[in-house]
Amino acid sequence: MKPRFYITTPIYYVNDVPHIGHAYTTLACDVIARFKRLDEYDVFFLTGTDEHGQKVETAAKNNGLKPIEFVDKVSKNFKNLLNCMNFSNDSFIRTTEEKHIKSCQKIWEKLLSNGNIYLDKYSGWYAVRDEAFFSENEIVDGKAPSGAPVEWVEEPSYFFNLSKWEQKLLEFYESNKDFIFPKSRRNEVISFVKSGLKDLSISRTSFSWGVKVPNDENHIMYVWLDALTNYLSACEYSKEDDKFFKKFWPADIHMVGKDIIRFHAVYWPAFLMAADLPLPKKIFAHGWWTNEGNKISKSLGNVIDPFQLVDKYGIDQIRYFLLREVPFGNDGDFSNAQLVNRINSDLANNYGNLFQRVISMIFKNCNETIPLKPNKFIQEDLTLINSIKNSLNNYRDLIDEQKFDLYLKNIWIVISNANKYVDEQAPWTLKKNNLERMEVVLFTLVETIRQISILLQPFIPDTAKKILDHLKIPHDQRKLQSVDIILNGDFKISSPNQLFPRI
Ligand code: ME8
Repeated sequence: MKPRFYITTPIYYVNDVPHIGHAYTTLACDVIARFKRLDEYDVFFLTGTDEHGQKVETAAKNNGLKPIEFVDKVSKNFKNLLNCMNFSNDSFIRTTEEKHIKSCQKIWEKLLSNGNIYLDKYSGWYAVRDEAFFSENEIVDGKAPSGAPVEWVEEPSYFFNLSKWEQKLLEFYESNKDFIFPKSRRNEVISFVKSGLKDLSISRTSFSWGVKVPNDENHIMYVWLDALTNYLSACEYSKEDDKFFKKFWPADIHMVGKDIIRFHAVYWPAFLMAADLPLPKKIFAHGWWTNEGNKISKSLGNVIDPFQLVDKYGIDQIRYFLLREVPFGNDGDFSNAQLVNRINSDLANNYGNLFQRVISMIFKNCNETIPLKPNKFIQEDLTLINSIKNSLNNYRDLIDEQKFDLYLKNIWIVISNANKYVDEQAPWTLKKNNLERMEVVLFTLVETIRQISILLQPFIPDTAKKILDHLKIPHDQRKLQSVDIILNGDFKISSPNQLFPRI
């Protein structure tokens, strides 16, 4: 049986259109999911939309629509983003779906019957933009730590006994050192928990756009308890038949931005422990893209539109840039100049040019036929051919550690070595005096391009497919393991098309 792998993105608020930050998180998950499929895992890759809460209710009102009409409309924009960026998610969950509502009620009842929920009254600060409660000592200059405005809330509320889980959470972090990534976030979470956890308000009564609390019509669930539960709903937690749930839960990675680490690394594991459910294996909190130094966000109105970017530069170009430019986990500032630079130098001049020159030479000089696999290679050939083959496990580790930039950097070292090899071996000279050797050199290059393109499928799927199609690689030989099968050669190819137009 194949090993299983479950990966999730946050579910995005539908208070406005998607921006590059949303595309970024989902892209990271898409690359991991595609890589794991190549490595023969049975993958479940989930994304979706977070459709309840005060923020969405207000956005609907401002648009003159009923909440359900508004979320139906905006949720579609997030679905369109999937096509636009070529994302390969297996499922898309919406929190207004029946199966999600049932899951929320199921986990609520479990928490209640386990004695972890009690009724009281909440009085304190609430930031609608963050959909989060804050205590007096967290307020900075009259605002939430994120800078979001806060309002004073006083209402009856159900509470989750979060304080009871403080010690258990600390023990869990201690014995699961890889639970929170990167390390800096882990330290931040641990010190937050050590500073003392207060019980958490988990229901609201002052508005109605949410999942109803079972047996108490006056309350709706706090939007974060509702939202986090999506990870269970999507794998059929509410179904009687729990085969699918048992197969995929717990998740292998919840990928999130650093803005929502507390909800995922503190509240979520506490809810799960309290409901006797297994905990996810890893929470990875990546950094923020900024625009001219400012956080990009719907609420601040300085968004970078992924649809426009893809339209202007191409899908694979944007996918490559976002993951190559900034070490995953760090913040990055978006710059058009850098984007153009990466496209021209890495994609057009290095990878594109390698493909173009090698295939053109074969087309012109080898009777449009990839040379037959040679019997004898010299050391220079073998060094190139083996450079990817011999480090497959290294590439696996880089994906498991979410080091996308290093993965790409390593591949681009091979690409640049291949370009150097072309210059050094000078097949155009061999054409005049040693045809046999010319064929070995061109074979070595095509074989290297084949391996590189197999490894690049998760990142730039369209281009990798174009190349593998051009090389007539059968679909069942595009897996990670297939890197080891050396080409046989001796088949016709067509003349190459340009892969990446220079900008
Ligand atoms: O927080 N740079 O939804 P949300 C990088 N519904 N990533 C960014 C970003 C930026 N500038 N801006 C947003 C919510 N993101 C909740 C989640 S999960 C159970 C509920 C990404 O629409 C990043 O992943 O505000 C961030 O965590 C997420 O979008 C927030 O999306």
